[in-house]
Amino acid sequence: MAVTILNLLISLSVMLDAVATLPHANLYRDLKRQIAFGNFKPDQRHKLVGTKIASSLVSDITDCTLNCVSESLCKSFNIAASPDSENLYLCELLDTDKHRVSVNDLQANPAFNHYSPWYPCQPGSAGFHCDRQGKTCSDIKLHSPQAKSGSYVIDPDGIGGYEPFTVSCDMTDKYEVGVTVIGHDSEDRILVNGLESRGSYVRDVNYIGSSVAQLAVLSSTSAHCEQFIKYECVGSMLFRGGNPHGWWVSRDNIKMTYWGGATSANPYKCACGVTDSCADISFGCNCDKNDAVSREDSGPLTEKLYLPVTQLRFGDTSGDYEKGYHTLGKFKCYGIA
Ligand SMILES: [Ca+2]
Ligand SMILES: [Ca+2]
Repeated sequence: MAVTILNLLISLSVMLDAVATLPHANLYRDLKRQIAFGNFKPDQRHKLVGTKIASSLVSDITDCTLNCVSESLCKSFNIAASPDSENLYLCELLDTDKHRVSVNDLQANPAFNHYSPWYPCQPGSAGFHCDRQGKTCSDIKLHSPQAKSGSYVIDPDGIGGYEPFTVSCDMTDKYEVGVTVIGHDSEDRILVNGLESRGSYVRDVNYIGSSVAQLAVLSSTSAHCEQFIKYECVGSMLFRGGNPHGWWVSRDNIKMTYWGGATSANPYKCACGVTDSCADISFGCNCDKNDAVSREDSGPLTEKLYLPVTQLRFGDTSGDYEKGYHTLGKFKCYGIA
């Protein structure tokens, strides 16, 4: 390389501190000050179609990055995914990058990895060209690491299909991955009393600003979803004897007979039933002890296939002291599926 660069700062992966101080300078050259900076993000097994400035054989990704940063016309590069027989990689310097071309020019190609400078989107938008709405809060956070917690419009199924809707994004919870939070009309601690037969208490759960169908897409687009559920009881049973008095209803209208802290692998159990720590270990839930003592069963529901909760059902609350209170948390999804 003919260009003399004394201070060469290279980052092959996302380097957030540098981005914060140099927001639009992910490929930055100041040859007078002898500084160059490259912050490239890979698209594995892809090749960008563009005018090749130069091709060379290099020993590793660092050399290819150095070659691009050192060449004033280079805006991005393709590098062979595997070395040749001499253990060298083909490195192609290009005169454009994926942000300047159509999405179709970044082509799947098992023989190459593509590296373009990484630019954060404005908070809320996402995609190669920052030209689409974020699918989830995690998608928004991925494309805009600077995004703060607040209200955002998301479109889990992308352009077309369901309409986008407004959600709350918690950008600090879950190691700052971006948590989509959906509220509903049954978040308060609500009394259940005076109804005896199984499931005769019915509470429909309505989600704010979104349909269950839209939330099903949010769930399938996310790596994880959860919803906290609690039943505080006095003499009011849940699942005792495998014949439920209370249950929750899945997004597909299935009667779900396990409680928070358990899964469908633990039928008729609450969290204490999974750990064999219930008030009476012969039952799967604290409430199933069915005595005059205030007890509680609670924990997160985490099987995203069944979430969110669309209805709560209870019974066994018409005796002298019998009653219960239910509490259902906001629906939360995070990570990218
Ligand atoms: Ca849509
Ligand atoms: Ca009872």
